[in-house]
Amino acid sequence: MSRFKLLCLVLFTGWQYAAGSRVTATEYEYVREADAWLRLHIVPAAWSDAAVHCQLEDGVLASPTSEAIAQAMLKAMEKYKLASKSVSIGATSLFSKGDFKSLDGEDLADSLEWASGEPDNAFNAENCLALAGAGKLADISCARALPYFCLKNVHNCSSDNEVTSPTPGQPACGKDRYDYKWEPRTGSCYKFHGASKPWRLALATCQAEGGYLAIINSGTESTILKNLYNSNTDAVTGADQPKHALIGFRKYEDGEWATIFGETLANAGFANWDVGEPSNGSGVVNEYCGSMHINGLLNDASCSWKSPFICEITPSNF
Ligand SMILES: [Ca+2]
Ligand SMILES: [Ca+2]
Ligand SMILES: [Ca+2]
Repeated sequence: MSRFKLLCLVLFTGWQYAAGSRVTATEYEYVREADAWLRLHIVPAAWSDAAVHCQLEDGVLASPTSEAIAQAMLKAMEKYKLASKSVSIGATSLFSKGDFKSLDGEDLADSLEWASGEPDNAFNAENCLALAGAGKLADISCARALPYFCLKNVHNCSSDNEVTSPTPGQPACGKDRYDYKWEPRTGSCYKFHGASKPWRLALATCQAEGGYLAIINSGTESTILKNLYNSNTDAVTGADQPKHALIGFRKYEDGEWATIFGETLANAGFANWDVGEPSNGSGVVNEYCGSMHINGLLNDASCSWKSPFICEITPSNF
């Protein structure tokens, strides 16, 4: 065999393996019993990347929260020859040690069982879950890249919003279709999300819109976000905690509070905690994620409870 033919064979075989017989992802398929759409991504990704990919599709990294969704997942795994492998699912214990919840805070379907010896939290580092073709669960490292499913509600399946023209003389605020408003006092654009989500999903939502979970860099910006919240209180739905909005800082493993870009709060330009904060939930629940009380001052909040949140886009960044 010539070298050229050998190279072609190697490339072709490798590509076939990586792309799973040329299918990288299925189309969204409707699961009637769950009134939801499900899409299998065959190209593996780590949990956080998978979560963002699904968010970019206006969906969520799927968890088998009902029998119907679990069965639809297992059927697709069988069809695309993943039954002997595993897929990554959205449920995580990243924010509530040992307690696996879907990204919407739901429990998994009762029909699912742990695989033998699981969950073992190997090396104390298994905060994500994999679903095997037989319907058995295992806790795994969130860094492990696996195929995954994205899920959409039927209502947002064709949710491409209208593209609107930017106001002349003002920055375009990135993707105007997401309805960000420019603020000349800081040079940033902001959007208040009233539909409550856990912190990690809020983070991914802002990213999917081309922005980031808002960071307060000055007293002026605190006032701007406070006013933004106060003018949007009617838009808040599904909040587990009243009168605060998630923003872009958190407690890191070393115990320090820093922004999502790794700056300390002082270096970012605003470190004014509200009275009695950070409270760590008075010791009842852990509060490792950052939020802003409705008065514009900082608070530590539960990472798993759902709250409204604020995204920011810096126009010069795109
Ligand atoms: Ca395990
Ligand atoms: Ca900012
Ligand atoms: Ca607190």
